[in-house]
Order: sequence, then C-alpha cells, then structure tokens
Amino acid sequence: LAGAWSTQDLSFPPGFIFGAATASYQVEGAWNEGGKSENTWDRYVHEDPTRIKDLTNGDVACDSYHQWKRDIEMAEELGLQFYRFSLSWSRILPSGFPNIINEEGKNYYNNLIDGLLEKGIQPMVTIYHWDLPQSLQNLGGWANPLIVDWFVDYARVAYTLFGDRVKVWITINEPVVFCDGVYNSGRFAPLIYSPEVGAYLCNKYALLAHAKAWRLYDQEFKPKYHGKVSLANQMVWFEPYDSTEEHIELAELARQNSNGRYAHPIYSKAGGWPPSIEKVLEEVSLKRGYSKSSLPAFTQEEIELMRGTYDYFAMNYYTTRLIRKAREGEQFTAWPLGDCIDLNAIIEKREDWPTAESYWFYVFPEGFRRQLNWMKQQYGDMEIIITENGISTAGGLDDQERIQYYRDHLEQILLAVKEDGLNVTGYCAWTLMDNFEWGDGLAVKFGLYEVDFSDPMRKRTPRASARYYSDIISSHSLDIPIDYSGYKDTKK
Ligand code: PNW
Repeated sequence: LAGAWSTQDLSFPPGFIFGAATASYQVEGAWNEGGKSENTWDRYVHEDPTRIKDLTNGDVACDSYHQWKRDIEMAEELGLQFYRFSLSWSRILPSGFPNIINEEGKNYYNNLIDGLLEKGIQPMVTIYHWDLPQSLQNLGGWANPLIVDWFVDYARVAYTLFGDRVKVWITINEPVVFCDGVYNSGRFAPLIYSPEVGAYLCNKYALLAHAKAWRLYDQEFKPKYHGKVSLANQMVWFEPYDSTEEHIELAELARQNSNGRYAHPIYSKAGGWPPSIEKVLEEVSLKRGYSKSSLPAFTQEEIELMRGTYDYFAMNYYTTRLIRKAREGEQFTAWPLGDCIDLNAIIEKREDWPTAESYWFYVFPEGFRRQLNWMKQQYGDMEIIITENGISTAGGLDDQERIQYYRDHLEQILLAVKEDGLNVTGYCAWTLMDNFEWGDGLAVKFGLYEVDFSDPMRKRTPRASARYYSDIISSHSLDIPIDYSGYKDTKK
C-alpha cells in the first residue's frame, strides 16, 4: 500500500461529489404531528427515558419537520452537491402498510426534494434508517420473514412518489446495527434481546428485503428514471491484536462476520454467506446444542435473488478495532455492536489510537484505506460512494478535531483512488448538524453545524469544520490550509 505522495495529488478526481447526511428520527422531530404514527424509537425513548444517556429523545430533535428550509440553506452554504436524508416509514405509511398514504408526510418530503433541486443539490434518499413503524414491530419486525414484502411495498411507495426526482437511493442503512446491535446486546429499539438467534434472522430478512426492493426498482422504475440503488453498510475495520497467525486469521474472520455477513451475499461473485462464517457458526451452534446452525441457510433461489443487487457500494466508515482471542474465563461483552459475539473474541483499542466522544469510536484513518482495498480484493471493482464518515466531539464551534478527522480520512480516500485504483466517486459527511445520536442522546455532537437545542427555533450555527468542508468542496482539493483556529461565525 505504500506509494509516492505529492501535493499535486491532493485534488479530487473530476466528477467526484460531496454531500452531507442525516436520518429521519435523528433530525425531524414532530414525532406525533402531521399524521405520523409511532415507531420503534418513539416507543423506546418514551417507555423509559433512562435508556438515553442524557435523558433526551427525538420528539423535537432538530425540528427539521418545520425547519427544512434552513436545512436546505445550510446545504447551499456548504456548497453540497448532494444531501442524504432518510424517509420516516411511519410518517409516509402510518399503518406500516400501503393502504393509507399520509398526504402530509408525502408533502414534507416533496418540499424537501423540490427545495434541494431548486438549489441544484441532488437528493440521496435512504428508505429505511432504523425507525420501524411500531405496528410492524408488534408483528415481529425484522425477525419475521414477512417483513421482506412489507419493506418492498414501502419501497414501491417511495419510488412511486419520489422516483421522478430522486436518482440515488439507499434501501436500508446499516443492517448490522439494527440486527447484531439490537438482538445481541439488548440495547436500542426495539429492545429485543435474543442472543445467538435474533441477529441472524434479522440479517437474512434485511438482505432479502434489500434485494427484492433493488429488483423492483431495476425492473419497474429504472427503465424510466435511470437511477441507482444500493444498501449502506457500516464497515468497521478490524486489525489483528498482534502479528501471530492466530490473530491475523481472527481479524479476517471478524471482517467476514461484521462486514462480509452483510455484503458477501450481494457483492461477491459466488453469493451466499461468507463460507468461513457459515462454518464457524455451524460449529458453534451445534456445540451449543442447537439442531442446526443459528445462521439460517439460504435456498439456491434466495442466493440468486440477492447476488448482484447493487448499482454501487454505499459504504459508511468511522472506526477501526483491534481484535484478539478471549483468554480462559474471559467473557465477551456485546459491546459495542454485538457483531463478534460468537467468535469468542475481545475488542480492544490500540494504544496510539485517539478516542472520539462516542464510547465505541477510535480514530485510525489508515483503516479506511485498508477497508476500501479489502472490498476490492473481496468483491472486485465497483463504484463506491462513502455515504457516512465523521467524528463526534463534546461540542464547541472551534472543532479542530473534526477538521483533522476530515482531512485525514479524505486523504486516505485520495490514496485509495490514486495509488490503489479504487473507484470512489463521492463522499458524504456525517452529519449536516448536531442531532439525536441514538443512545448518546443530544450530548454527543457529530455536526458540521451546531444546533442550539434550548432554542425553540433550533438555531443552527456553522462550526469551523463547516467552513473547512465548504473550502474543500469549492477547491475540489485537500490542498488548502487546515488551520481554522480562532474561527468565529461571521455568516450569521
Ligand atoms: C451510524 N460503530 O451508526 C449511523 O448510520 C448514524 O445514524 C449515526 O448517527 C452515526 O453512525 C454516528 O454514530 C453507527 O459501532 C453505529 O462502529 C455504530 C458504529 C458506527 C456507526
């Protein structure tokens, strides 16, 4: 991976596009307004406020349901070429099913999409970002195979309502988080703890739901709208604890488990589960006394249904983890995603990796390039769009850590593109503005814009990193000064 590096290489390839992202539950608020029904996150935060670190919730969040014009203005201030946001399923389909389409929900997204397009900003729409209608959860949610068709019905509504203007789609955001992260750890909505079983059911049905929704678009909408559809995967990079054979193998197994289990069925030439994971999970399951593997098998038909259901790879990257074998008597904690729970392994941090404000977040920019190269090595050449990347801080407008994080991670993309020949065509910062950061509530900040959550208008103010990011976008290059210290908001 070593290669020459010179300043003239600091420009982004022509056509490389920049954006920023948000998600419905994290920004919209208006949880019971405009005909929206209850979803699993509403239920989770209301049932017991102590589930959220600072006792906050997403009832109002950034109030984007009312402040969407300001959101568009911010996207414009930054010079974004695209804005990634998600649709709230229970805002569009209050029953969860397509029998009732909520006009007010439809109007909200139409306004947002049209407003962005008027400013020349492309909407990139995530159909599902973790906020399941409670009505569907009551029927088993992601552990019920019928969810595949419920999701496809919902995707059809989304394509039908917005497909004439939305050309880039993400079906589902980070299934590893709402499958492994929920069922293996008993945290996060819908708070169903089902270790050894639930996550794998959810894994299977989420991939089938994506695949069927991709095929629906491909067959019925692509011929007239010419857009593209993918699944967004959270790609945590795993580094071996030391250079022993045992740990090198374990790190690769962890990659196959956490990333491959959600990517191999779709992107690999062979299709189906990653073979190494299929083997390990069958062994573990039989040893535990199950009659067969907890990882549900695919039929040949299902393998073919999923294989190749992508137009690009939507990749979210934040962090790298160190992984080692558990020692005698050491218990694996489901922390932080529960994704390695069946590998008898322990997650650690390398001493020289700084920690961000989120408890799970270690900073290791090289992991980003390694992850990109791993994907090419596993699945071959494909277009990759970075659909999330960013860092959490405790707050403040002078966010040097965020500037440094963006600088270092964008540099790794340039290296991957220019030195390693990866086809990365776009980059999306997480996130446009501070928002409801799930279990961490409002206390942990990821925003390019600061949001004043004590202000009824939820006033948004650009951070130093917002100016830095807009300078990168306008110069289409990293060859700009990075010292924005002492930056004060002058745009107000
Ligand atoms: C993503 N990890 O979640 C989500 O897509 C966003 O909604 C979220 O706000 C953002 O990243 C920041 O947390 C992640 O354990 C969840 O490595 C877990 C991890 C990474 C990202």
